Amino acid sequence: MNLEETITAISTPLGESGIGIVRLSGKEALGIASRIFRSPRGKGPEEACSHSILYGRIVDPADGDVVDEVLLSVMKAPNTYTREDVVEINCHGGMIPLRRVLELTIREGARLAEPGEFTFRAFMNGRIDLSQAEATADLIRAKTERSSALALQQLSGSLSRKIASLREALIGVCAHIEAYIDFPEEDIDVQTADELLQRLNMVISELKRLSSSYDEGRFFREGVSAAIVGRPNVGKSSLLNALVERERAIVTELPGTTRDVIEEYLNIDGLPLRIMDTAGIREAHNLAESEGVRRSLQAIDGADLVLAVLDISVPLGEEDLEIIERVKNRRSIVVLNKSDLPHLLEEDLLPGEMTRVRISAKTGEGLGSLKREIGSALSGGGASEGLMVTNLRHKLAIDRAAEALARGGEALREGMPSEITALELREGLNRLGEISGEVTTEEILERIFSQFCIGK
Ligand SMILES: Nc1nc2c(ncn2[C@@H]2O[C@H](COP(=O)(O)OP(=O)(O)OP(=O)(O)O)[C@@H](O)[C@H]2O)c(=O)[nH]1
Ligand SMILES: [Mg+2]
Repeated sequence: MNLEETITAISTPLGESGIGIVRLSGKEALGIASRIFRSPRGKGPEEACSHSILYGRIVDPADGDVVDEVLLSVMKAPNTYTREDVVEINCHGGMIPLRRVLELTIREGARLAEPGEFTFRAFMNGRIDLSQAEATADLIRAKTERSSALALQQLSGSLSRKIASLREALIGVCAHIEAYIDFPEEDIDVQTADELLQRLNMVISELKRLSSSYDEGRFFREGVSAAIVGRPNVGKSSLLNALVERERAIVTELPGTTRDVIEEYLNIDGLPLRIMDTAGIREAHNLAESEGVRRSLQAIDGADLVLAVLDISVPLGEEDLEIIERVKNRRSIVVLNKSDLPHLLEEDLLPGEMTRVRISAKTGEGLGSLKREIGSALSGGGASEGLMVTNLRHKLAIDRAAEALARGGEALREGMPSEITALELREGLNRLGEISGEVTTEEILERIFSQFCIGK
């Protein structure tokens, strides 16, 4: 990507809309806009004040044809999205005017932008760091308010600031140790080594906390899955229907009604949840049923959360206990359904450590508590408060940094030569630098920005 060239792109979705925007960025942005824009007052983008809006027409300079009536946003460097001169041409949102305006900008010397190139320039020109650029893509893709709030938090630089402060602490330790490399005759005394180790361990434990927040962060970004399982007729399909508030799955009084996995989407406290109703698990009577049971077991293995449904109106059966046994060491909730009927189930036979919720899929009783339990089972019990890592690339960099620092700490504790400790600490610093993009490779950049849409 040549950063000297002026780039252009349609920045709004293609299709019919009220307005659509062609965006230009680069040294020639104002010049190109001037050549195709006619204002009734004769004021062009070059004379306009920065951050002002001009009214006028886009005219083909070759034949004087009027292409569209537009508003032109003129933003002059450096206070712009890319830190370059930016012009946004607000056209009518049809395909034809947008395409024609885009073509004119190209004919006048702009190049079609690569995916994410505007944001790439913002990064290269130092307006945002890499984690903020990634947050921009997350924000655009966010499917729930919660994931959008997380992306906004990262966009504001909260992760960058945290990583920067950890790097600073590390640089302090590193400088101390590297000083000893220059004076090989001096050993690091025990007290100093202890103190440095303490500082190092603080950084490591903070990195570990960030890394473990990823699991939860991933849930918000990518969504989570929950499987409703249990033996036939306990009310799994009724529960799915009650949760999604419509008759999605077939419910009958006959055991073995559901044969296949049925998926639906739910929003629980901003958490996008894919919920699956499955076939009742029991000794199968025929091929279709045994295939159904196989899929139910597969759904258990693949789900982030299992809702094990029991019928509270009958005593516990062999199959119930087998299912409980299978899921008790997983993230799971025991759902005691049919609470509107007399309770005959022996609750004291259930493992005490498992969360239990009584509901009636029929009357709706207890559904609110069940949703709350689902939310807290998936949020790790409120750990969502602090800063969260939501990006796999960041988590991996954090993990690698923590590993290198742990090795460095080990070397220091064992009294190995300072070079070895310093080498590991530098490795840790570099890994952390990858998050903000202070240390980066073309491959990383390519991978990140190719995921953007054109025009961003
Ligand atoms: N009284 C009462 N009946 C319920 C409740 N939930 C479900 N049922 C009834 O139990 C029967 C079985 O319900 P389903 O939802 O089809 O059960 P399932 O677990 O999906 O059954 P399979 O698909 O066969 O495994 C139906 O007759 C439902 O009306 C409840 O909370 N209270
Ligand atoms: Mg069913």
